[in-house]
Amino acid sequence: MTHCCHLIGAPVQTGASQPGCLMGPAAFRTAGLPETLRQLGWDVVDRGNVTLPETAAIDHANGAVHNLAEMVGWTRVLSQAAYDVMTASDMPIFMGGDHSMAAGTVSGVSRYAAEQNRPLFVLWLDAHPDLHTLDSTGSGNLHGTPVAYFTGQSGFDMFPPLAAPVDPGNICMMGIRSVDPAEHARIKELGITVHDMRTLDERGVAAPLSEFLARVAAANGLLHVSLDVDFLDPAIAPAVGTTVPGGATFREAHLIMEMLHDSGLVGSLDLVELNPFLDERGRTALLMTDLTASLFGRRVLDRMTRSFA
Ligand code: NNH
Ligand code: MN
Ligand code: MN
Ligand code: MN
Repeated sequence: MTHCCHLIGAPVQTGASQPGCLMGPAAFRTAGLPETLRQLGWDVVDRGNVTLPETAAIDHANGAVHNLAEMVGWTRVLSQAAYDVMTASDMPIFMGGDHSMAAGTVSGVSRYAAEQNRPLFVLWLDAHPDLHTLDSTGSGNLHGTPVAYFTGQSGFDMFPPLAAPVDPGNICMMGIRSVDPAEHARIKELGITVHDMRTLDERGVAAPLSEFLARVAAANGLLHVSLDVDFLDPAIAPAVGTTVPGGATFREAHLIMEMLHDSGLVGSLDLVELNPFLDERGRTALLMTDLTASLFGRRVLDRMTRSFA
């Protein structure tokens, strides 16, 4: 049976520190994401881009916070779009867009998982934990806040109410290497599993990921993967506004995607923070597309066969 993948564009850039992520969905299409998945045997339906309805500004006591109304609006429309597409698709891809969009995608997916009576697990591949609340963010860049929202932390009253908050114990973060003090405290308090770059240096990616996947499988869980471009080392993925040195290598990232494919547990994927304005001849968009191909079943051996054919 052919499997079906829906693509949804989320041209969100109001959560980031600089403009450009608006062009992310177009860059993924230009990099050939739909055709790449079709070549792997998937039925691909591109639903186009979600649009933001009119918003009226919302003030916040934390004066650093900006574009709050936009994030609230995107969360509302993306949560509904994510919930809807989960009922139609085997593995939808949300093409961002900055990471503030995950407030919408993850909350919509978690609503769907709850209705299926399956616990939602989240694999967060990022240099950053994105665990600020509206009160604790110092930069006010709201792409630093989605995990706090979808786990049900306080202070998000102006946002859509969560149908099903994600259990912080079901979140695994990998690649983390830039954590603000308030986020550090929250990681401990909430009991989120964090495999920072030091851990990946020491243990590699396979052992920590296998442990997490075994937990997802044992719970009959549904797994959402949120892949931030800055998870990758800036030397191979320059097209992001918040590069942090010392990120995942090409093979570490591909191995994660290959293992995720083999697990059969992934139900949905975010591709976030691609800023095509900062790219070099499309290399970051192409790498993110290649990583997605590994998650959707491309194998090293298939590539070898093709190159010798
Ligand atoms: N923690 C920083 C902040 O809140 C950086 C967040 N930036 C990201 N997150 N790119 O993935 O501003
Ligand atoms: Mn992020
Ligand atoms: Mn990041
Ligand atoms: Mn941070």
